[in-house]
Amino acid sequence: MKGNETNITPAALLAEAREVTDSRLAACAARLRRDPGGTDGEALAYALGTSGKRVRPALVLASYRAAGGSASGIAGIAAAVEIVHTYSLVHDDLPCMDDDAQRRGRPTTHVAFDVATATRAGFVLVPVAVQELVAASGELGLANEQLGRMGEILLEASGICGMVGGQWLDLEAEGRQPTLANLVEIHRQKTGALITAACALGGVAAGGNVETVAALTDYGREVGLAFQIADDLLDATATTEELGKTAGRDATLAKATYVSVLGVDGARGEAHRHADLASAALDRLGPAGAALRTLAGYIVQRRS
Ligand code: GRG
Repeated sequence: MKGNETNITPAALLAEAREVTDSRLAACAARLRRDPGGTDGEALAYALGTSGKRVRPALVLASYRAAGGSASGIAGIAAAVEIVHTYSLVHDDLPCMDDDAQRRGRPTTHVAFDVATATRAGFVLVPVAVQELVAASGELGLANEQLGRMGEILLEASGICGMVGGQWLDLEAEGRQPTLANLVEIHRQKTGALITAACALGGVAAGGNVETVAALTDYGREVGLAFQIADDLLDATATTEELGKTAGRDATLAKATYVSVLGVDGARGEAHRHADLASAALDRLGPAGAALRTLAGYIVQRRS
């Protein structure tokens, strides 16, 4: 497997994450085209067949290696996280949520199919992600205890105390003027929880000890928040072409964002501050944390 070296660039890591994750996503899509097949199968394959940046898979890979792992089966854990992320995008774009017509440079799933089909496809992706996690755990030869812990991490991060709960708070905050503390809570749950899980999963899959998994989790918490602040900034400052999704959507929906609360410069400062905190958590891992450190830099400087 590539990327064991500590001086790998974010671009190389993301490219590797894309290569190894996308082949798993394609296999999943091919299975779903057969069963359930029909329009639902097509919609599932459409949702999975996209060109996301693969940041979460890259975090799984880099965390796994930082904790001493080296097997190629980790790609299945990365794919499981990306499938949960993909479901969240399909549902996030629905008319009852952020109501967007474009995602990853293409029509959103409910526009390409219809709302009922996209809603069903999103729900179907959750058990598909769990199946992927279980299969990868088998491939990696992990103990039942590790698989149990990984299931707990992924599902907790996806649930009411994580992504779903954060999205709920986010929708409730539309049109209101939140405090910074409200925003931190929303962003940590809505986006940060799954990113934190990606890092922790890599550590658990590698059989990392309690201290290593804790350092990766602390890194994930800070980099997850930095990621969403950067997303707020990009929504306000980048173009639809750069983003592959509708720019300026947050302002249109009167969303609670770091930019609306702190302004562009204030938000940028907070993004960098949290990326620095993420890097500080990596000090506990020594040189093994180098790839994650460069990813934290990429996360706050990215242009899409
Ligand atoms: C039932 C209330 C309820 C919620 C369902 C829809 C949902 C769960 C959660 C939404 C979570 C969400 C979409 C958070 C935003 C995360 C985010 C910043 C997405 C963009 O991630 P990128 O930039 O996208 O990594 P790509 O396309 O590159 O993968």
